[in-house]
Amino acid sequence: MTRYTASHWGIYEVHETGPSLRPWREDRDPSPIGLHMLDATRSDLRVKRPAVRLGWLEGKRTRARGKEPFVQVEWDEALDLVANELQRVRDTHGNEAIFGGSYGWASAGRFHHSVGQLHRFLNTLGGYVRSVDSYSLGAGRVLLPHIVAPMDTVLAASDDWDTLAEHTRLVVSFGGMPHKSAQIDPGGAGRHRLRGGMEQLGNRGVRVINIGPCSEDVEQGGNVEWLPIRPNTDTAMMLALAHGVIVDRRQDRAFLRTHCVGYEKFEAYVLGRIDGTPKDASWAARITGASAERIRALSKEIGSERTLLTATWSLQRSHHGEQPFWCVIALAAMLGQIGLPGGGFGLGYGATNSIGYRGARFEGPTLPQGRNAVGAFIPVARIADMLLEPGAAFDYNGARHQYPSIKLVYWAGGNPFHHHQDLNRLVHAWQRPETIIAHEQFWNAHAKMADIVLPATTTLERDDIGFSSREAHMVAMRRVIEPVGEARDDFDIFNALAQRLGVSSVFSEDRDTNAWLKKLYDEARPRAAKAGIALPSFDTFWQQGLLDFAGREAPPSFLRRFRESPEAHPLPTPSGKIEIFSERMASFGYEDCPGYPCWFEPAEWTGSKSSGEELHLLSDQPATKLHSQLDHSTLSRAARPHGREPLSIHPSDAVRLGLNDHDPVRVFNARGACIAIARVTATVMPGVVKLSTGAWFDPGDDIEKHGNPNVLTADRPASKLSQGCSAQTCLVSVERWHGPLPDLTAFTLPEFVQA
Ligand SMILES: Nc1nc2c(c(=O)[nH]1)N[C@H]1C(S)=C(S)[C@@H](COP(=O)(O)OP(=O)(O)OC[C@H]3O[C@@H](n4cnc5c(=O)[nH]c(N)nc54)[C@H](O)[C@@H]3O)O[C@H]1N2
Ligand SMILES: Nc1nc2c(c(=O)[nH]1)N[C@H]1C(S)=C(S)[C@@H](COP(=O)(O)OP(=O)(O)OC[C@H]3O[C@@H](n4cnc5c(=O)[nH]c(N)nc54)[C@H](O)[C@@H]3O)O[C@H]1N2
Ligand SMILES: [Mo]
Repeated sequence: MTRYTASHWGIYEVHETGPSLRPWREDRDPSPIGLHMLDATRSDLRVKRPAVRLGWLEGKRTRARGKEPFVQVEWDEALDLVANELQRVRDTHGNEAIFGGSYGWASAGRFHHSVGQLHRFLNTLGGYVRSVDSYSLGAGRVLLPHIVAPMDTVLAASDDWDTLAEHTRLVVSFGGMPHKSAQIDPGGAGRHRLRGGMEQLGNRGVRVINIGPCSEDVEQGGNVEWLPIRPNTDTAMMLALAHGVIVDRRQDRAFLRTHCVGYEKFEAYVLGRIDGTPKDASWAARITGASAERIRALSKEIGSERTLLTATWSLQRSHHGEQPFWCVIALAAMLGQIGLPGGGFGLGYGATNSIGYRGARFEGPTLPQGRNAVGAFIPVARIADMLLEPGAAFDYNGARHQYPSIKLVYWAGGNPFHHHQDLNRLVHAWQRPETIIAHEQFWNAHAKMADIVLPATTTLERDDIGFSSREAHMVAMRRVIEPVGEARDDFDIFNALAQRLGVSSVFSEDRDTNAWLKKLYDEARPRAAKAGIALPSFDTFWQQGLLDFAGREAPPSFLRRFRESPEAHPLPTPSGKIEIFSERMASFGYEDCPGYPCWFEPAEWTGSKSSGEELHLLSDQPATKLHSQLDHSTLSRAARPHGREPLSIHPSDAVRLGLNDHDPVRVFNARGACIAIARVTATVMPGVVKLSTGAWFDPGDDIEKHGNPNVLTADRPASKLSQGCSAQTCLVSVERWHGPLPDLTAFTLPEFVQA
């Protein structure tokens, strides 16, 4: 009988010899990333024993996190230290002093999801300061409920690839539908669908227009046109398309009247009746760099046949990132095809494998989190602000809140030294708390920056259930290898701490892993049954290894029903309709996010007069890994000339800067600098450079040595509404690196000493 394992990058078959991993035979476009996880799991970079920073052990309040050596200790000692410290902080400062947000991805597997385990554990102790929203969709998640529906509802309504191939004639894609990003799905990609989907579009002669700074964002699909525009100017482009539709009187007045509110205000703005500036093609040409003729022609093409407007998630990871999402929906509403098969708008085709999955869904096995007795929270990307400015006020989604005063940070899953912007600022902020505890699998920067590091197992070292409600399978993830070193499951670590703190029965409910798996599975069976899926007994599932529900149909999407009858199926917005003008948002009075979608100049962009020689830095999702996960794998490292991350740069910029392909470069701005390797390529437009995220943060003297773009990005909120991450709004300078390259230390262990 074949055995399987699930991962964010796909399902793999586990072969006993070795053991080894092979692609799932049902997956027509398997991702190579997962094939490297077994080797990477056994790497010397594993955290093998609990370790404590020397200065912390000695009770010094130093400012040297990330610089001091570690002392390896026995598990019992480490657990005593953590339990006592949690107790001390709770007794002295209360649970409001514990930050347990622990944002980030962790590993696939429903029970051992380490972030969920941490939250459950901290809740049994009286709660923790949490974080809300995500780096992925910071602006989008806050915006969407005001104007259409919650983000997840909208994403689940995306048409599938068959529907697009059958009905859509024109796809206008802002930011593309990148194949590299669609390798992934949180909780476990199954069959990879994007390549086949794009082929279907190509075979049917569907036209795809890739509007954005990078041609590689649409790799295939037959009839593809690349229309380069400056980064962060998508809103201006959309406004000009809206302008063209209005002057041609092609807006669907009936749909706008019956299904939308506030169109008139938006139209007045587009025509220039509010600020005196018509948002016409020549206006947008100056901003975007595209030609006015092409913009005007495109405004006539959209909507004349079945048109899907899509925006990738990166668009809203920018200053004023709410605007492109809102504007694409307003434009789609004007075309009147929302709710028709293959028409309207889509958010994030290509951002993950699941967009465009329209099969049956149910809530799978889920570890209950308990109740958090602490009310304080932060929007997730405001972590450095919180640590640096306790007590300061911040705006968020119509209310004012205060940053709590954090003494202890606990992280299990997620890597802040991967995901946060302006990492030099975060290093500084990271010195503020009294204690930082991390469960980690690898000695990456996140582990090196902690005080107490507890070694966690990987999915391959434990039993779990792989499931995502956005994919069509459930996987019995049976342990593939024994834990490396002294690594323990996050669940076992928390249970050992719970025992020391006297809350073990509350935390574990006296179940071991196997009892939990069975319970969570059994609880999901009635939910599956409601979606028309009969799950077999747990034992059968565990024997069978893989349940495949592909082909089960989902009920019509909420947008389809809303289109048919807005009265019978209103949207969950204040008006029940699509809000092109939002009274509620207008009432917040945010100058950076008013009541209708607008163009704002981003704080940094190449259109600004002051930018001079600077280039716009895009820091996208890496093709050869998931964020920082598996950066040490052979796949990821093979993509790095001189061991550093490649920086894509247009030939004309390379000539101007005297750069050849493979030259080492220094990329810098006022916030920081890193080393990268020039990849001279016309796949990025002039004025734009691209440095993928994921190189393990490797700070040296004055320069990051590995090519981590987050030493350059700004820790600036998208707006007061969302406080979202705005990584894609960033200018840099580039120059040739002369002389020898500093030694890479990203993949070396920290120094260990005896206490
Ligand atoms: N400049 C820039 N920055 C960005 C982005 C961008 O586009 N540009 N994108 C942002 C986005 S969308 C995201 S989602 C974030 C991603 O940021 P993260 O999700 O924080 O990044 P990961 O590298 O996936 O971090 C996962 C960490 O958890 C650890 N881990 C994995 N499994 C387990 C486990 O079972 N137990 C424990 N204890 N630990 C485990 C891994 O070793 C790793 O260190 O980055 C954001 N940052
Ligand atoms: N291989 C791989 N896949 C991943 C991930 C990963 O780490 N590795 N991470 C996953 C996660 S957590 C997330 S949230 C999704 C994110 O999914 P996305 O946000 O879609 O991914 P990105 O790679 O950040 O951005 C996609 C493209 O947008 C373009 N772009 C950037 N800024 C602009 C702009 O202002 N205008 C236009 N028009 N285009 C722009 C860039 O050229 C970039 O290649 O990806 C997921 N998929
Ligand atoms: Mo993300």
